[in-house]
Amino acid sequence: MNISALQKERALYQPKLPKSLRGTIQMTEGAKTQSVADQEEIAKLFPNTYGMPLIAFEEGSTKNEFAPVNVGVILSGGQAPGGHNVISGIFDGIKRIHPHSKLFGFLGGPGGLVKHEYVELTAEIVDEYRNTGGFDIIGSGRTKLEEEEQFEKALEIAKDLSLNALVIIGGDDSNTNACVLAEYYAAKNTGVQVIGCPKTIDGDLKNEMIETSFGFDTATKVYSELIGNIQRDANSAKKYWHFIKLMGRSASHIGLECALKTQPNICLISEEVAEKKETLSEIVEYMAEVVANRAARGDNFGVALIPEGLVEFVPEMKKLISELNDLLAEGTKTAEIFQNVKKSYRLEWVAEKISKESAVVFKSLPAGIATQLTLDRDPHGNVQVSLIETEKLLGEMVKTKLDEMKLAGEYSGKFGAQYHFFGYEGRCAAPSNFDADYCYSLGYTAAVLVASGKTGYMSSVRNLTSPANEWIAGGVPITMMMNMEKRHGHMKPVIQKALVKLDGAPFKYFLSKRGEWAYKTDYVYPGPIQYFGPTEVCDQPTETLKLEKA
Ligand code: FBP
Repeated sequence: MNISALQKERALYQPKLPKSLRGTIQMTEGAKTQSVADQEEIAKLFPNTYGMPLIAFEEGSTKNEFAPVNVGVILSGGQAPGGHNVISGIFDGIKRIHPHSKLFGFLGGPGGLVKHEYVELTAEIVDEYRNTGGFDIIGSGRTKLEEEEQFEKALEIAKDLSLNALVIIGGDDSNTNACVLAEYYAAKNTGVQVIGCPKTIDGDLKNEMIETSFGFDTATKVYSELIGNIQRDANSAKKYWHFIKLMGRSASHIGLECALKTQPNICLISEEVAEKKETLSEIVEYMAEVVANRAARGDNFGVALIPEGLVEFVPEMKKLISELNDLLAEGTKTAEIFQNVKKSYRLEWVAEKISKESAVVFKSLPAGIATQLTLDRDPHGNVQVSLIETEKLLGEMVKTKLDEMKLAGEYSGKFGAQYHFFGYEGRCAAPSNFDADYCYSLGYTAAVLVASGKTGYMSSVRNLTSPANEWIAGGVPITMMMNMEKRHGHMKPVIQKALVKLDGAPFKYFLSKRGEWAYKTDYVYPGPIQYFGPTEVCDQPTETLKLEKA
């Protein structure tokens, strides 16, 4: 493989481990646990894995004697920086436990487990991927492990390879499924353990025991570098407003973290929009007001951050989308008629067929976006919200609003917009030192959980705002993070998704500053991730984590 000089140096980086994992390890068990809600139902659904104690690994004095273990690893869902380090952490962990241990990687995500597609991960392969971004060592996929038939197929290969355990590296859904699988295998006495690892750039897999998901740190550092560069461009040319949509699915953690790092003029937070039940026109009015205020000071430029999932949080848009889903669902009479309606008349036709309130919203949208809502649908027939160009939608609506304000003599500036969407740019970046260390520690912890015979646990590394030396490694029963939620019309046990808390320290800090950031040009330019240099430059966790832990 051809590699750059930086990659060569980076390959030599030795990720830091908590002190407790470096020598002989002693396991301590805490009190029994409970799920965050719906305890009775969840206990009933997970009779073998509910209520297990929290586990902490500490420095021990007696040398551990472990038998070799065979482990299968799966990368599930969207890429997140540091996945390769989780794998190298598992690899080093199981090899240190016993040199005859083996690691198998299932190819292309959970699908590889079901289809029995795998590769043995040898030292030669693992060494090539240490401290690199991406999931390309074995690939990832979004197949959901939910059906008994899949569990049985997976068991076949687990038996063939004499696997002691599967480690599933994924987000909230994948870890929920890991827990269901752990319960299924425990109930059948198969001897196959299942351990989860918290992954997602979205930052929405976190709770009392999981301080952050891996990848969030690096991805937000990459986006913040880009936002900073754009802010500097905006402040140099002084002629554009930049509307930047940021990945993160439903939660706005990414937008909030980037705002805390870069101090843009506007950052919308979906959770706040939902809480205040804001309408699209209220959001647009707020944005236009910021633009106009800056223009009054002679600043016809600025930067606005927009979370990817925003439209789903605007109640009227949610209603509109749901009505459009019903109206245009594949196989329905109305969908068939729609296909035969003349293209130039389609928007009017749709507006006549939906509720009066939704028609008002629909007609207020720029034609391009309205058309998009009637066309792009996922395999289940739903509007693909992530494909909606929210940044353009808002930019165009702000322009229309400013034109109205101009006519009313309330605004006399100039408005030019540029649009960006940052997501894929950050998902496979080389992990920051924080993510390199955190991921390696998560993988290593998973290896120790396997060697200790545990199942239904998520690997947990805490105390993350302290130096890595002082991090606390252990395991958290996945059932502890669960509650019952409606999914596809049925109540299911799932890991609670962590949205931005409006009473949490990161949002409160943002709230105390955003008025000032709106009119001032007080941008911060974070610059690129630094891998070598002083610790205050290279090893800092996210602002979100620092504020949450302060
Ligand atoms: P995960 O939740 O699987 O980690 O994926 C996160 C994410 O990056 C979201 O931010 C984004 O909406 C989505 O994946 C995009 O998915 P895809 O890679 O399938 O386009």
